[in-house]
Amino acid sequence: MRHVCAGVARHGTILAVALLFGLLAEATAAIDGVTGASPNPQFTFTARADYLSTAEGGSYLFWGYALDGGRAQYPGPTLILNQGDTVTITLHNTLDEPVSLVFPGQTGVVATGGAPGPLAVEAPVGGSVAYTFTASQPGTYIYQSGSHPELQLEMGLFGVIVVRPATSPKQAYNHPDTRFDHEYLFLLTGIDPTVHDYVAFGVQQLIDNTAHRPVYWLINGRTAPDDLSPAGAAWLPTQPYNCLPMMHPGERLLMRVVNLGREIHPLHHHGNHARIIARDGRMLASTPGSGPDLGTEGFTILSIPGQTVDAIFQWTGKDMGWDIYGSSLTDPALAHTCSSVTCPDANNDGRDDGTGEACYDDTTHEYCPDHDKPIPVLLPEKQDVTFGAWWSGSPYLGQLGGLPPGEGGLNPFGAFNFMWHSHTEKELTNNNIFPGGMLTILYILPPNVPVP
Ligand SMILES: [Cu+2]
Repeated sequence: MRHVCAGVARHGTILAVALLFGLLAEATAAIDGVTGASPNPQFTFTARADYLSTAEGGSYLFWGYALDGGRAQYPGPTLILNQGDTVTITLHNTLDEPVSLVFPGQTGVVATGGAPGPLAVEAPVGGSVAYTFTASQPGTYIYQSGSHPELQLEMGLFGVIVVRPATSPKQAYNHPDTRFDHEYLFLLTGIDPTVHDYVAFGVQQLIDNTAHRPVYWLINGRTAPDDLSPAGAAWLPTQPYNCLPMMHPGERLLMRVVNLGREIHPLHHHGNHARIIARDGRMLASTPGSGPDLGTEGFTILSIPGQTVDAIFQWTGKDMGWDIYGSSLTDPALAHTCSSVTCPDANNDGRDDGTGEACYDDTTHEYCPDHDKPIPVLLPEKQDVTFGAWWSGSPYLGQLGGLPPGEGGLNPFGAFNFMWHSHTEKELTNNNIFPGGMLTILYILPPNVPVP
């Protein structure tokens, strides 16, 4: 079930170059956002102009929604709601043209005040409008400006809404098959700097939408490697969100994938397949109560403009064909308690052929039939290897090995790291400078290292 893509050699280059940036991958919360006071959360947005940064040193004017009189942010505040919440958002407009908010997938949307526009009731220049809606269904949603969208979406007037199901905050939907241990947002957008420069210079009339050509690709509002930096980093004051997925073997990671650009992005998650359980905030279910039984597995999520996709990613080490902890492990926190367990699994379904019990160690989640199995290839000598910032020096989870000075600085835990990225390879650049763009790193952490 694992996929190895042809770009793996290039990935090595990315890792090595990223080290030069002096990154320190710090732990942050899973999905950052604002919750408000359920069941009647109230938010105040102000549409205003500010500047965002790109990782190669660019700086561009953008328009964003600011929360409570703060600075505009790209993307707008992620709203984390509970199913059934009745939400009120008051929007003030400081821009030179009308702005608005639309809420696809939400029910009972009512606008108070403002002025009618072609697509939505708007906050006029210098004016305000209030919107109320009910978050009746759980799932992953967008909000965006419904005014002059061909410009205002490019400029940054959009955001994400997460609605938690009534049954459990650790499920994506009201069915236990959508449960997760960790969740991460992957909001995919692009930036065509020509548009932003024309707006900055007051020559909007020069914008040619038939010549739209992004040269930046962002996850959660940042180009790589900025997306690996901490959320709320002081040097990115208008781009508060990061993207650094982490999990333990055997856990379930919910990917909330959202596309608010104009291009399709094939989000390729190395390490294993993921199961798509929902699109556009609706579970892929055949009948009520059946759960995501119409879900499909794949190694790339084709993310379409305006669409949201929810997927469950799992990684256990099964099918690696070797003991991921190594047979010489001495750390008691990673003790091999299934060393005396036999778990015949001829049909490779992860369960004992006789008893049907799962073949995984309770603590380490080791796949017991692989216990003590050696790595089935000859590992290269160190002088034949190009190192990267994420290589711990050991092929075993939770162990560190000898490394040349300066190497391995982004993996002090002995984690297994997988690059997750757009498989449109040009999107791994920042204004034509490689590496950058739409990429991040998944950390598979050993069981004795907590996921923040
Ligand atoms: Cu790849």
